[in-house]
Amino acid sequence: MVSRRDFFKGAGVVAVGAGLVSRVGAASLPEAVTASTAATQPPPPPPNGRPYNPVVTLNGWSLPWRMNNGVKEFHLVAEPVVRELAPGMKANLWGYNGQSPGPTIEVVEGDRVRIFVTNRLPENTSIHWHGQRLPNGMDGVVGLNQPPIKPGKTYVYEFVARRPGTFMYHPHADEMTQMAMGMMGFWVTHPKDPKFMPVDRDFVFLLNNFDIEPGSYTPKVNTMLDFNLFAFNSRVFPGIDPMVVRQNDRVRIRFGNLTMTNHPLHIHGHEFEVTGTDGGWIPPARRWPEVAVDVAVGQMRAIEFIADAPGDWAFHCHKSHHTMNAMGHNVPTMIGVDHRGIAEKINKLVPDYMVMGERGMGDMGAMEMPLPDNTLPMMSGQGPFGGVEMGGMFTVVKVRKDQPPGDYTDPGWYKHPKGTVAYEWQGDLPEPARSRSAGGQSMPLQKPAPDIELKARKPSGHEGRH
Ligand SMILES: [Cu+2]
Repeated sequence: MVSRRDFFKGAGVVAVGAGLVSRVGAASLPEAVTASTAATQPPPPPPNGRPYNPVVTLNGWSLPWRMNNGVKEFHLVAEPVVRELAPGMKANLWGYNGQSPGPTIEVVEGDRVRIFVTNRLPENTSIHWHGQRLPNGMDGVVGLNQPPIKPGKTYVYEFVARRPGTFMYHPHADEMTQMAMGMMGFWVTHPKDPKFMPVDRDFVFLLNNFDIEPGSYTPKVNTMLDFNLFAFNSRVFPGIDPMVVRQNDRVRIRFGNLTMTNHPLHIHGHEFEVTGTDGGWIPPARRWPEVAVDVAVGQMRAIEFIADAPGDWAFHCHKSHHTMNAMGHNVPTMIGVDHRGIAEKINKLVPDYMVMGERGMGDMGAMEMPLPDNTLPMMSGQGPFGGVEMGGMFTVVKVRKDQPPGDYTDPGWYKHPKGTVAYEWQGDLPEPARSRSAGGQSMPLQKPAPDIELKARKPSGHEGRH
């Protein structure tokens, strides 16, 4: 038996792969491996058990296991963590094993799985294994299926991963608080047959949201709808890693939505098919091509496409407020309002006053505005042509002809072949003919309605005014 102190000595060690030989391997509990970085860590092939093709967790990692008499044993520790949302902003979150979201759990159809869950939070917790077929008492709903895991206690969940597919895990105790604080993780049950629906690259991430006041570190947990940071795996652009693929790879991207609203996820330059949902895989005859798919709250989707078009292709939520970082939303629209002169006058009274958005909001990214500490600009990220003017749920699929198989390192920006980039017109700019001829007469102006004189009679009997 190891002491509690020895047991947690591993905290802070970066996990480098599955199946680490544990220092406490002989003990009754598997080691709780911890990640200290938000960088994407592609896992190596499984060291034991049935073979599978590992997934790549965007800005995350997969949890190593210990094989114990044919049972795959994992150890999750629910605990406060500090997560870098993007360079320049950290958040005090709750998560698992050093990060939010927790590590991805990867098993194979038919595996018997034992998960130790230690609670190092200041309140009760539990874990619900979202989407799994399992004994009712393993389903994790506090009060309904099990007593709460009290602070300092460890519970054991055990079941056979019966259905292959895409799953999530999250608390089912004080859910509003614990999910608003970032407690969630991905789970993939690989098919027994490694040749079933094979892909070359398989990316996974969760959609999550936070409400963190500019200048502060801790999410507001009572927010119902008006979150101000929309994230892939608790990262916001430009903090989200690109999805790097080799040209003509078959690519799968799986996502699960644990925010409080739906997200239409959209890819540029390719069409995909939804090949899997929460409930399982979709037969080819029942799929159709799309370039955007809406993911409702609590749902998961797996999309697949052939990455045949080289380039740097945007991949993002199509709700434009979700591709911006923290901002106030109760700002009036100033497009077309001429501020000239007014700003100067106000500046005499309020020296820091700034006029916002009279030519749209695109200047906001470059604006020399003093930001509070620990706050990201609303839109940021530098591309090869300047500011990308995005934040939040935005990243890039980088398709490269010469990317080696299995290599996920960032190849840098795409080098466009000559003559394939939009360019500025340098010729004359005559008035478009349409503005005079077309359309102008097809909708004849209506005569204004004749004035109607209203008369009101005062009680005194005098003629009223109209
Ligand atoms: Cu969205």
